[in-house]
Amino acid sequence: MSRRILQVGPLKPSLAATLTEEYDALVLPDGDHRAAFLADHGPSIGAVVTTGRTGVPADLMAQLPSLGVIVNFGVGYDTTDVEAAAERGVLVANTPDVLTDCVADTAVGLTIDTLRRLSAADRFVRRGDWSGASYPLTRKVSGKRVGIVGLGRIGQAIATRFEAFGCPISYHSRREVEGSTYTYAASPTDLAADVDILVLATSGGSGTQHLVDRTVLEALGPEGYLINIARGSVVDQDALVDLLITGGIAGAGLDVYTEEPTVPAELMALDNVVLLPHLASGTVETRAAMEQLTLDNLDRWLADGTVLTPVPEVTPRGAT
Ligand code: 8YV
Repeated sequence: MSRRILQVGPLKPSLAATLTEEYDALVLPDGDHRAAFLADHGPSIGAVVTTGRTGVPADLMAQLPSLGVIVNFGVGYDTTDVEAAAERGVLVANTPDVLTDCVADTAVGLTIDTLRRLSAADRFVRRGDWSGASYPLTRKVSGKRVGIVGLGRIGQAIATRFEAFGCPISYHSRREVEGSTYTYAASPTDLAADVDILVLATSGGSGTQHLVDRTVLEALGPEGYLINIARGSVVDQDALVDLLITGGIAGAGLDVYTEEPTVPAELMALDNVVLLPHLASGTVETRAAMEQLTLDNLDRWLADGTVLTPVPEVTPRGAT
């Protein structure tokens, strides 16, 4: 088993430093040097450490013939080709659970900000507009019907939080979640039609590409709000921008976009939209826990060829 480690894409600086200093990891260069680097070092690489931002596509994997594991910092791994990994017998690990609370907290904060227009109110005060007029009335959050797309760990944590706000919860997932007390909707459109706030908490990737399309957004309607802390790819962003501008939906709170870090210029001018820079898991505590789990996965693989938190698509039989 090759034990050489390769960093692919930018990492949290302390994690990158640990990998270089304590694991003697190499860093994949960009641009002109990449091909020569891979020709020299590709065959010796046993482990890759990356993030959901960069990931390992199939063509890179093909240049790493001894690869045994991809350790992903982050719960989302849609930038890594897990099918190619499975075919090659490459394990993929991610960092679930440790970020659930912060991502769910962000979803709730973003919802409150979007409906109550808190960020816009902050801008109002800073502009000095308060002296001239009172701030326009906004929308109440407590008691609103919340629909969650993707009732996994994060979706469930979001639901639990909104229950405390007296919000009736419904959801759509590929399958009905056994034992859940929340109302199941058979499609995203059915879900959107029956809620005031549609929260996206599903994973990204080809299976959920534009799951929330124009039809779903139109079903949410002029009084409805979209909150996305999942992946930009889940939403037809062009349709979203169009409907936000024309009043087809009431507002949106977005942490993720189709092509990060590009945010459509049309959204910048809208006060019914809250725009965050993909920060949902970004607290000192959670990022430290993600870093530790990344290293724990790597250590486990170096010790016995398994990982602590394998992604389901590439989980060997019998592993937990
Ligand atoms: C991180 C995330 O921003 O975990 C995920 O899937 O999107 C976020 O927690 C990201 O992984 C860090 O690059």
